[in-house]
Amino acid sequence: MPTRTANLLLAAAALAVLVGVMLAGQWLGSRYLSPNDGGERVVLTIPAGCTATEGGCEAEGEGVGIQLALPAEPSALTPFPVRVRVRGLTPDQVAWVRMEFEMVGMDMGLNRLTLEPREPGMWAAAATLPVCVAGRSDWIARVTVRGAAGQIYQADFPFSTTGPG
Ligand SMILES: [Cu+2]
Repeated sequence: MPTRTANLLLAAAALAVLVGVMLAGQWLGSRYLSPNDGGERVVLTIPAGCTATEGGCEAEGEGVGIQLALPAEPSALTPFPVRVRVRGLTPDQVAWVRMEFEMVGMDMGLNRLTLEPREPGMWAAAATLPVCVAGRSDWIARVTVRGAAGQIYQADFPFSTTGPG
């Protein structure tokens, strides 16, 4: 093989490797680094009168349903079980199910958890809420489900704690 052709081939191979590394970097970046996890975010609709503490409540949108069930009387500082059921995506199509607790207009710190799969289509975890320094009891449970294709489904369920905090 003439040296010139060999050099050209070598240069082409080096270029292909470079492009491959760049594409992989871009893919990794979009997958792990971008602020909203790189996916399209779909905010599901919470039905009127939805109460996650009374047997559960399902939010819905774009063919996906997220049902959250909380105990009847969740209170601060005492761990309680949370259960999420996902409809419209097979278990294989769900990359993860997470949850965070917030209050409207008040920074309550980071209260985030990742739920574990318990049975097909159902994820669960134990949650513990901090006591609100302002004595409020109106919480929002934000459930996010990441589909395997990258989209994020979000549902914000309002609920109240009982007892102190
Ligand atoms: Cu608060």
